[in-house]
Amino acid sequence: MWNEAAQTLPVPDLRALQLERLRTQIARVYDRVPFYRARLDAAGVTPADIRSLTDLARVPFTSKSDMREVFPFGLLAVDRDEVVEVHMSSGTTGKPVVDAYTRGDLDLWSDVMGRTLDMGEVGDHDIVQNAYGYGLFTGGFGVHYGAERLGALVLPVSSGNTHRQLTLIQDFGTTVLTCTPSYALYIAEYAAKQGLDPAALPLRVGFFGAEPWSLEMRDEIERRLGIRAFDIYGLTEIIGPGVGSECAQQDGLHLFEDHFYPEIVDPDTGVPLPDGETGELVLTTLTREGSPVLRYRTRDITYLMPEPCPCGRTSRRIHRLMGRTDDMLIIRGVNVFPQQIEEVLLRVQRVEPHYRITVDRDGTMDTLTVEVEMSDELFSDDLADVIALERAIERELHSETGLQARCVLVNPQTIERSEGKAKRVFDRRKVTTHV
Ligand code: DLL
Repeated sequence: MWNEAAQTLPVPDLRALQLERLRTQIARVYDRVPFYRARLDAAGVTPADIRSLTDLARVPFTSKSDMREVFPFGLLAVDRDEVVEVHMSSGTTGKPVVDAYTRGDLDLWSDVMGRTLDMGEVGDHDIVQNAYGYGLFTGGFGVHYGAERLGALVLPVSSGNTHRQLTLIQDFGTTVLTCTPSYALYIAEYAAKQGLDPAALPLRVGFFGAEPWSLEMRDEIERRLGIRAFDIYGLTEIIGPGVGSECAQQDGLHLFEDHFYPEIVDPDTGVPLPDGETGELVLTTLTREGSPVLRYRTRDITYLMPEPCPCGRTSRRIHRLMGRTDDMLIIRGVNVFPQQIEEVLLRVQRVEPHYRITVDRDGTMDTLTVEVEMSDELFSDDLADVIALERAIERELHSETGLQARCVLVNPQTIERSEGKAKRVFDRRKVTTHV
């Protein structure tokens, strides 16, 4: 196991290490980051007040908007000269968030990404085709550093150019594919369209994340590509990928909690919840130098699994991500995460795992339309069959989510494919709402 000592620390030792690191980190940011000092002062908390891990609950949260307000370097805890690399979120919904890395941070990133890829036993014999985007996005570089740390051969192809992806897999005998789950599916589909059997490609394992994906989607990817697909998690605000990953048990994602301390809070009240209860993941970096973060509200919904894992790692796991608080759709008073809809669609035979969810408003009534692509075989069937299947999917969606949705089966290849993070939900109410 990569960095076995760190990953198998007995739980009491892990807690002691976390507390020691937390105290050091809070004292450090109090000294060096005026933003955090002001926040802690306003809450009446001094670094000396943090005597146990539960005292962390006294520290104010940090939100994405806090980070945007101080763009780009307002949360820096080192001299600018010590920063050797920056990455950013895409900033599609406002100003981006910056993550500034020192040499020490890059070393940490390589280690946690080494741990991640080691979950699938990646080593110097492997060829890692890294189809996450290189650039300001954290996916490309994060995977790259981890693969390099393990001594694997990295093909830094970045996302896109699917024909070349396929050619590279064949020419180099790629054994490890890293990209978003939606892109993995697209590559499989593309290979099949070229008359190849995607499962016969040399790929052995894949590490997929950066967007929500259901277990059903995982099964589909594993089956089509003939690989084991690991779920990997991370976010720009904390370090990028490398916050947590599934091990070979594929039952929850181990958090690298010697570096990133997790809490689950009630998303409405912010009150910490016990292990096992579902809520919003809040993360505190314990060892980051450049961009340390205290109690970051990730908006990701999950729960902590404290049970020991047969793999021997002692870190707590999180259940695979269930959605984001800001992705939850409220339709006629019913709450639903897009992933719940995906789960239903992927269980249906004769449709493809390509779909689009549109929420709109008809007068005062919310409407939900789910478009799904037909398989080629269904496409050539009778119209009556198609209509019958639409009604069957609607019934299934109703029984799973309690929602009355309209299902429309659309022609094969008509829903846009994604090379990065897929956009599948379109909420038109937001633009049509009258103020
Ligand atoms: O997506 C970092 C990353 C790159 C993770 C490559 C995994 C692989 P951001 O662009 O800042 O960073 O987006 C972070 O993406 O808060 C989650 O909502 C979502 N996300 C990331 N991994 C998963 C996953 C990268 N495995 C946001 N399952 C996070 C579900 C995920 N959602």
